[in-house]
Amino acid sequence: MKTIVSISTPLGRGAISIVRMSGKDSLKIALKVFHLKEREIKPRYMYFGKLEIEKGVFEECLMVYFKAPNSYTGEDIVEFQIHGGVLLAQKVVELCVKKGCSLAESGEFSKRAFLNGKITLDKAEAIIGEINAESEAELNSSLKITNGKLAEKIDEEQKKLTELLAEIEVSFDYPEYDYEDIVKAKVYDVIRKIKKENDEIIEMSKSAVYLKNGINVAIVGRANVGKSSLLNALLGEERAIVTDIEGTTRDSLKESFMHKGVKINLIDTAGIRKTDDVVEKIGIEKSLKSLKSADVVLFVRDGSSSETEEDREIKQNIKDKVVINIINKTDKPRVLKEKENEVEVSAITNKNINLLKDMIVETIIKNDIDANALILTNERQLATLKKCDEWIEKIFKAKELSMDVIAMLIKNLWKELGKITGNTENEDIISLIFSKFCLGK
Ligand SMILES: Nc1nc2c(ncn2[C@@H]2O[C@H](COP(=O)(O)OP(=O)(O)OP(=O)(O)O)[C@@H](O)[C@H]2O)c(=O)[nH]1
Ligand SMILES: [Mg+2]
Repeated sequence: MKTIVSISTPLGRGAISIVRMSGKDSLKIALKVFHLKEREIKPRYMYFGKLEIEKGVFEECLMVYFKAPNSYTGEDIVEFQIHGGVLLAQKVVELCVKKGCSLAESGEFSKRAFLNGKITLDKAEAIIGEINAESEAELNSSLKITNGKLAEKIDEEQKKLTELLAEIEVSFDYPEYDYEDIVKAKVYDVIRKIKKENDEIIEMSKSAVYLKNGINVAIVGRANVGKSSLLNALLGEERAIVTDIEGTTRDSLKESFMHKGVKINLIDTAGIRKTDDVVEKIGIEKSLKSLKSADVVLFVRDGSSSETEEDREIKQNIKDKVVINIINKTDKPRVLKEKENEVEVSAITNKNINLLKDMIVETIIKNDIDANALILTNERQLATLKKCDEWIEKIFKAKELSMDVIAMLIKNLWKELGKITGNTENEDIISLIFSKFCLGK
């Protein structure tokens, strides 16, 4: 049975994370990545040492070894206790995978415990139930903290908007003071700040979701440009069938790999072309479907031949997606006209394959996740925050319009923000504050 690895602590919180391996090669693999003084590892002792996370970058951590059958799964287990943070933990997982581990499926540790007679089936079920309940509870409690902090932030933003509205109102009352310009400048200053804060929350939240689920990457292009070859090059193994016959790939193929601590889910698709073959047609429909769910599209073209109608059609199909333009077969003389924003690769010589991996991750994950960052995993809140962005956009567009239009838009933004925390009813607060605000009094 394969040696498996996974992060055993919940995502995005806590001072430490635990990465756990189970299987007969656990210790062997651990000793390949973990540098320590001791020669002999005794079971159930904690060892201090270093993991080489990247070339020359070390992470000090603790390691403990449980010898089969005296372990949770009944197999050899090694656990690393490392500092908190998802990225770091995922990098450690990646290290273990590089040295021969497979990524564990969910519940696989308990499944093995059951298979090895360590626990009964009903206990296994109970444990899985408990884990789910626990992580849900944990998730909820961490959300509560996040929500508390979020509510504070939203309240603050609403307060700032209320003050703006009050000042606008004052400027109406005293037109002779030439107030409007000053107030307008202030309005846009505040709105810009709110936009920045909200964008940060949205960006972080998106990154968190990608860290959890991985990035979906669809490889598309016309037949024979080397999509399957590119998939193999990215995976570092001959996974997909490659031939010089057009229409080799008929069914979508999914494979994942880790890069920089992020899971990348690749989908190789059938080359898009006109065909009478029924099976291939279904494959092409599937290609178009997987396009929809892709976070990033790798649009592959053959650099050694000229552009075709199909290339242009595909380009049209993906114009709303996040696209990385790939020119493959650059080991051969270039025929295709050069354009900006292209990555020249060769699936045969592996040219720029690592660069491409970096690009996939960097295109999607803009920020390292800080455990203390405000992260929204609640879809409704995230959607509302995006709505707020639309109001902000409208306020920016209204810059040249009169102050009462701007004030109306600000009120709408205020209300939209309130939907996140439920603070929308107290609209009369606004009037209350207005009544208190009076220039010179
Ligand atoms: N010289 C060169 N040949 C390549 C490169 N990449 C792929 N090929 C060749 O191009 C042909 C098609 O490759 P595939 O990977 O099967 O192409 P595909 O886009 O998956 O094709 P379909 O599945 O039919 O849509 C094969 O003969 C590959 O060996 C490359 O970078 N350089
Ligand atoms: Mg193919």
